[in-house]
Amino acid sequence: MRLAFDFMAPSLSGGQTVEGDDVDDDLTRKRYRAIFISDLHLGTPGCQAGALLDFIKLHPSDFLYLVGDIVDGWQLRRRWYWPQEHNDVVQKLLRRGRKGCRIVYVPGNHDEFARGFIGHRFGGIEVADDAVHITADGRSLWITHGDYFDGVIQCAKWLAYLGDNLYEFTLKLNRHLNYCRARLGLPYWSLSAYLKHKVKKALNYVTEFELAVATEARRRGHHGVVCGHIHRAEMRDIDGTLYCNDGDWVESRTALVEHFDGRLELLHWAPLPEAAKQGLKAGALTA
Ligand SMILES: [Mn+2]
Repeated sequence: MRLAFDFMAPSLSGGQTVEGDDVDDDLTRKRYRAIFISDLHLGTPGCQAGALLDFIKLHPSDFLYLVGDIVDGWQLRRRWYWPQEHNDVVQKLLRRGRKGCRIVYVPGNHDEFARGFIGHRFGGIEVADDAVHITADGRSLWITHGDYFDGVIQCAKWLAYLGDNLYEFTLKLNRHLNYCRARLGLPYWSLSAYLKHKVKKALNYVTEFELAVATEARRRGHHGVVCGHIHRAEMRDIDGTLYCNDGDWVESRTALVEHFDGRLELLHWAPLPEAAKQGLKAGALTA
């Protein structure tokens, strides 16, 4: 449990903080009623923490759901990796919580250590095994990470760990590939997303997962479900139940947002150009 307190300690000790780059009062940003993000995998080199930080800064909300695999305990246990940017993300989230945003943290399989804190609150963040969000237009959404529906993980944990290693390798390969592509002036292209798209499509894994999650949401009497876990952003109707997957911040940089009229939308975040970043730092972004 050391892990949890390590990253939560700064918020519990510090009261008032004055940050020059805090743009929480900037009226030019777009506010949503609710934001759902998952699979950040903080603590791994694959996490696109910089882009995530920009996204969070530009989009405040009344509700924020952290739908699992926020911190990657599996990877951290193997090798400690915690750069400043990852700290910044945690600090930013905790500050949002202090400022009145209702934050619910639903742990996933990579941050299952946090399941030991279900029912507790840390600096304004509630930890829950699952949650229910009622949209502005009265729809009830069940929120779960999704790993409970993952047959592989349920049946053989060691197989999942093995898969995790392979996945890490693909991400590494992907980083090198894109480093080369960037030098050649080519745009970013996700190898692992491509491979997984091909492989999992073939195995029908995604479809079965989506169906299982949507069926359980219906059985529980909800209009829809929000989950993550499979790193595949999606929003579609499955036999009358709305299936939403908010994607991830390792490959695709996606989030599910609820507008103030209850409309749901999947956002694909494109990294900000350097000039806009400087503006964001100065709190003077107008876009
Ligand atoms: Mn997961």
